[in-house]
Amino acid sequence: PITTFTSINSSSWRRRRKRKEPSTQLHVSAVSYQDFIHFALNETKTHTTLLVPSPLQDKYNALIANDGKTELQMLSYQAPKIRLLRSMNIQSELMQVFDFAVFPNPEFDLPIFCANFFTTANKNIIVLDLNPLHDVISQRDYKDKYYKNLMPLGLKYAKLLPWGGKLTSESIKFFSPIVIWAKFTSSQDKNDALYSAFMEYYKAWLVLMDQSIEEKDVSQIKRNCEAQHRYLTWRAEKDPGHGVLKKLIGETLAKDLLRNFLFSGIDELGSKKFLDYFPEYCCEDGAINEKRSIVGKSFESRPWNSSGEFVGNNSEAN
Ligand code: BLA
Repeated sequence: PITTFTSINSSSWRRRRKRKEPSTQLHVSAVSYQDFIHFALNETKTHTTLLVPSPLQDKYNALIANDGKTELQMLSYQAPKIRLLRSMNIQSELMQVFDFAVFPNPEFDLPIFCANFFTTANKNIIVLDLNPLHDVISQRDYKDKYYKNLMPLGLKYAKLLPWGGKLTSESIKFFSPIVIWAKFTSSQDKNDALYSAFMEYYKAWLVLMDQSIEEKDVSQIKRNCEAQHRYLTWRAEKDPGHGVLKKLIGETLAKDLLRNFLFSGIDELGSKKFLDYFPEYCCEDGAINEKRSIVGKSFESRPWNSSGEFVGNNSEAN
């Protein structure tokens, strides 16, 4: 079947959701990620009156997957300090996905807000973080600037939503000391904890945005650009959601969505390629290794201690 970017207006989206039989929707509908994006947009508007739709909104709005049933909804905005705020909600009878990110303008060294929630009837895979723009393991200044005051918040939710176990080792460099990485079966308590974690993390990010001061030094702006470009390049190539997206909408559309919507900026913020940033993924024939990880999985337990020091891999021997 030919899939095109089709418009579904939001009222028909809502009607359709309401009509679904509760009996077939038990766990998946226990959480509605529509509420998360509405919260985030309303909250953003209380911090900036200048939030406007992104030029991407015209092309990326709603899409029906190849199964004829699964719906993908995309929203995108920009604001003076925000290069791109975008969300993607995927909704079917079997799963709900929420992929929400806020990318600052390169004049600001703000973290990248990142919420990635994948939910099926019996499992949730959760990443919630203020992804650091710069390396927080080697750059103490940057870590202290943004995360020192947020450690109590991180600790509170790390308790409610415990560490999800081993993950792709390469990913850890993109995470902060307050990252929530969790896997759990749905329950009212967990769903509530996730919603309140999302709200508190997002409010914390908005406060950082309020406080941030525009960088004037050209070399610092360039450094921010490159750091964000490296992040986008990593995620557009290696994000764990790729498989699901390819299955839903086919490889061509999935790639377009990844490069031009979810991780838009790859063609504007820099010119380096994936292998320039991550040469360890280079195959003998010069192609990018298809594996998600070269190093393998590690970090069985949380690799930061309660003061936000990286304690690394010492549990890997388990
Ligand atoms: C699994 N998603 C994961 C995992 C992580 C993330 C760490 C565990 C597997 C692993 O170790 O790689 C998320 N990884 C991230 C994030 C960053 C990162 C946010 O490096 C940021 C730097 N997930 C999505 C979307 C879908 C999705 C949009 O964000 C589906 C459309 C699905 N994530 C998904 C699935 C799994 C997963 C199906 C389990 C499959 C797997 O482990 O490969």
